[in-house]
Amino acid sequence: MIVNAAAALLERNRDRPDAIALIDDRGTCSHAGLIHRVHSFAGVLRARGVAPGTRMMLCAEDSIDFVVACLGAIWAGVVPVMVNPQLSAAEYRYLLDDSGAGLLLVSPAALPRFEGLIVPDTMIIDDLPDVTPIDLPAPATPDDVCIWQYSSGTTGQPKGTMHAHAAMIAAPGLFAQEVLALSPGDVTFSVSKMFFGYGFGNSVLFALWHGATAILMAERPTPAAVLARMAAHRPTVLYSVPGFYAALLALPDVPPQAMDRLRLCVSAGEALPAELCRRWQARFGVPIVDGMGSTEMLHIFLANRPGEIEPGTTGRPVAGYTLELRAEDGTAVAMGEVGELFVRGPTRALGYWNKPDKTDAVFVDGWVRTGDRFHRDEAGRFVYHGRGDDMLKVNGIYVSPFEIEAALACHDAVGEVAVVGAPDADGLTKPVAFVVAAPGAACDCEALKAHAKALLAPYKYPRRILLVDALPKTATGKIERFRLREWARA
Ligand code: 3SK
Repeated sequence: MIVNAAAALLERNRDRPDAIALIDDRGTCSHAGLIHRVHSFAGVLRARGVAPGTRMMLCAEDSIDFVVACLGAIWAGVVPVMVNPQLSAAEYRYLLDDSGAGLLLVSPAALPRFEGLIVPDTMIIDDLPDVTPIDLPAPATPDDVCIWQYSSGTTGQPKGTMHAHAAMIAAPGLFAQEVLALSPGDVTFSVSKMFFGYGFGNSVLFALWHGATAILMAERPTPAAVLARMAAHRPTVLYSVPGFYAALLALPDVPPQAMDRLRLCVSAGEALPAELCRRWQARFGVPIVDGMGSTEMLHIFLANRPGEIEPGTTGRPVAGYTLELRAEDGTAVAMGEVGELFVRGPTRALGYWNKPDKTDAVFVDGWVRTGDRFHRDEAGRFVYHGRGDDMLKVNGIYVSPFEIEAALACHDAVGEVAVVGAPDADGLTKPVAFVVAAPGAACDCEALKAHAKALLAPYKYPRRILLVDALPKTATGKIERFRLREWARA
């Protein structure tokens, strides 16, 4: 069978040529306009002599041009390698060497970051020549590599994760269909950016496949910038991460028109604290669906469902995926016991580029080993216990940092919180909490300790509480727990 994921996505809206596919800071793009621009970009690549199979590093802020370049490359058989446009020269050095990209497509804003680096053939995204469009997509088999995304991870070097055409075509029919029920009437806004798999699925795969309109924003996502776009374009679906929902909730006022058409919010990247989920629903009257996905699985495979959200849980497997919780010896754990999550399904990546050992460790017998720990409750819902390496053993008993975080998070003075294990004077691991005060609140650490003690088993309370201005996070919004462990030891 011959497929091309860009062709499959564009084909979906051929009978709605005038409907708006994308909105960015400069204007809008209809489906007919998108098809024309994708064909033209493929023509640019052909005219430049870029051969099918070449990897094209795409380093740009979210915009219509980003989508055109990504789909245009796929159309031409070129493989987009999406990278964060906010990295340092040293990080780009690593990514250029690791990926072996033959072409760099970069935005004017990101270009200065490559200064001093030896870069491959470079094109500026704003500055593309007018050429003859290519109307026929490059042939591809379902298992051919279509795109790369870099799996950020919280430790170690980023890994180039290769996704097949088949996975890109399968993804929109899973979470976006069963859980979100996206349709052409939807207007979606992903606060998470498109270089990250979550944002790419949200704004490109899901929106185009289901004929929704995606709002794209180049700017760094501050609450003010996001609310301005929301008030202007009135999305029906909002995708973000827990820290951003907390930041919006901390605002005393939001413009009513920003939320007046919102029907659903999605949270991923980190487990959504139960209290945050409840407070959001109570204040804005819109549910947040918490989901769990990964770069290795392309998008979300475990999620709550609108209408049956159980705050503090990540819900049930998305139809099409199989999930298993396994003990250290590889056997399935019993109901209620904590195990490591393994997942398989049609969006599984092909593996990591040039990292056979890491590929073998994560892509096991058709499954992806996530490193995340869950238990299943009696209703079959999955409850997060952190990464295997986040778990603390306190007084010989496993303690989930998330339980302690949830206890602290429901105190009014707490804006954000993260808990890690750190050795006490005796070298024994104890929980240490890092707290960002809620706006305008004064945090009294002894009062917070007392609050946690009242809610938790005695051995679980945080022995130290440290106030910080902000939690260290990866570019995709995950808390860098390894950094907090260093801070706790300092
Ligand atoms: O949370 C993640 O890490 C993720 C990554 C890629 C796609 C979707 C999600 C939720």
